[in-house]
Amino acid sequence: MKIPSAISAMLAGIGLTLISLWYGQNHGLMPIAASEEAPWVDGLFNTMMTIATGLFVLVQGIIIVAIWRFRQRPGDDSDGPPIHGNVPLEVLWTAIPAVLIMGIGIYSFEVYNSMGGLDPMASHDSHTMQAQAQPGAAIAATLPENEPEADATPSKAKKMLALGVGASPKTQGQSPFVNVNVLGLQFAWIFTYPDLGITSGELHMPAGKEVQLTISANDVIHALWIPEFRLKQDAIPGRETELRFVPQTVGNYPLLCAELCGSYHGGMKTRAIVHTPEDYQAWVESQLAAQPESGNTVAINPAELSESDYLEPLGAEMGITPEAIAQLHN
Ligand SMILES: [Cu+2]
Repeated sequence: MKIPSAISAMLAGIGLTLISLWYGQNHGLMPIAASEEAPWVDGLFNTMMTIATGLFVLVQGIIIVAIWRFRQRPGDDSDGPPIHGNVPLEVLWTAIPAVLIMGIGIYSFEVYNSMGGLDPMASHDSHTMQAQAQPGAAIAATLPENEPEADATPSKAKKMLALGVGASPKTQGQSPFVNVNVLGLQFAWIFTYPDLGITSGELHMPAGKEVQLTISANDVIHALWIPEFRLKQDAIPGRETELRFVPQTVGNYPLLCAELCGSYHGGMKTRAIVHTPEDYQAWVESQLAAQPESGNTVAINPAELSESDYLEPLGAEMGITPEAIAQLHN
């Protein structure tokens, strides 16, 4: 019995749709979603995955069917029919991707907006301070004070465009629960809690509270990336970027540099730790207790010392005289 081709095409279409819908939800490519914003990103990703799976199966399926159906039969030396374009077909395969891309574009815009990505003017005045202090940051310099009064928005013009994810429409005007200044440098991340006076090599946060990261870089461009939060933001020398989000699931997550920044880029990683609010409080107290009473710690840069100077205090502990060291390092 021969199945009419309209029915087999419909069955193939139903099969294709079911496979795409299933795989779009079950690709298993994402780590756990640990922030409040992550499900939005996953929704967008899963939608794109569904469409991509459908297109992949469709194109590969047509290729396989065509290879089989239009293969050369024994004794057939004729040419294929000369076909020059097909207007309805071309309109169709231009219109479908155009509609899909418009749809994905609007959807991703919506996700970005709900996350707070469309808040570029909500910068703090302090954003300009660091830029002015750095000679290489001329591009980020503020406008001169004597701008014509006629300018309708002189205060806005003086502010630098904030880059990153700021307050979402939901949290506009509220201040975040935790402020953290993040510094990226070759090859480490340093987290400073300006309201608490804590400095840490790991990012500690309470679950369910809004966190604001103000990100800058010391030397070259880095990128702060927490895959489980679905958040990534460049750290740029000479200016500040921001990420504002709500960590949700208690746990330890990798925090990586996602911008090739030098020889040890691969080692530039630490942890983002989401505590319960009680554990977070305990961590804050333990950190405060551990901070020295007077912050007069002096860091020594070994590169600025001669070998003898550098080794002297170590040698003294072992009973070796500076003269003996000087002889060794002639
Ligand atoms: Cu880096």
